[in-house]
Amino acid sequence: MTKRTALITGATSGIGRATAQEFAKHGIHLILCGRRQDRLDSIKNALLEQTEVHTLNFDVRDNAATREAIASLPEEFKQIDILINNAGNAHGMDTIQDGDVEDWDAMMDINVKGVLYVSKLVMPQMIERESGHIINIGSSAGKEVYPKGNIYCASKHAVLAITEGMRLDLNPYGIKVSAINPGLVETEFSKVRFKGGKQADSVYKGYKALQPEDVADIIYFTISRPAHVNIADLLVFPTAQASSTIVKKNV
Ligand code: NDP
Ligand code: 8X3
Repeated sequence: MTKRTALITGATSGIGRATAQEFAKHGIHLILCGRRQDRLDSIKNALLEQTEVHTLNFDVRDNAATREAIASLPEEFKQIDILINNAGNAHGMDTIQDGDVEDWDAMMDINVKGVLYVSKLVMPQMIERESGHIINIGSSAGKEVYPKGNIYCASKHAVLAITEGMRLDLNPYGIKVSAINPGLVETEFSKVRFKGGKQADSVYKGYKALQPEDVADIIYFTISRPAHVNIADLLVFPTAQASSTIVKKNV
């Protein structure tokens, strides 16, 4: 099989970075995206021995910047076979009546509109070739609303609805569309959610949370199924987790 190229958003940390590392092991060419150029550079340098890597620095909230970034791809990276819509995060955790409007905007703009902006630019070439695979990283929060999760959960419910819509609309072109929905994964997610505050320290304590590599492994499994197999929607928890609110802790 000729080498495939994957574009991964949010590749500077957590699930996105681990997915880049996993894909590199299999020689998949990589377009790594994020806003922290120092990280993009160091991840690229670490993976160059295994595969071809190109980096794109843009904010997924900015449609014009996203368009410019994708248009700037050099010829050898222009054909994108796999799109991993992973960039995203939670901002704050409050009751809806106490929620911060800026946090709401950030979550909707990054988690929902970011997926749309990037996909809109990548889908036409997949449609033209009648092949491709889009994986949207949802969340258990896209299946279940938990207390004070309101808008983050809404953004991930939207990701799931968008994934289902994409699967319907892209079905005539043979394009695979998958949602991978993890529960608690130990990444920088909680540091971002709690804005570096102490609350972040306790989120992954007292049990074994999923590690980013666990999710990356599942993402690679998903993109390596035979042509006639599409994993449409996958929910994965750490063993200690039974739902968004029930986690067995050894305390
Ligand atoms: P991290 O905070 O470790 O990584 C988030 C990534 O998203 C970073 O690479 C960051 O890059 C990128 N990103 C954030 N905002 C933007 C933006 N505006 N423009 C471009 N890139 C951006 O978190 P995770 O790895 O945990 O999160 C990855 C995905 O997984 C998210 O969609 C999250 O909602 C989802 N998820 C996470 C779970 C968890 O428990 N950790 C569970 C379920 C789903 P940079 O800052 O360099 O731009
Ligand atoms: C991240 C998982 O439970 O912190 O999507 O919302 S959770």
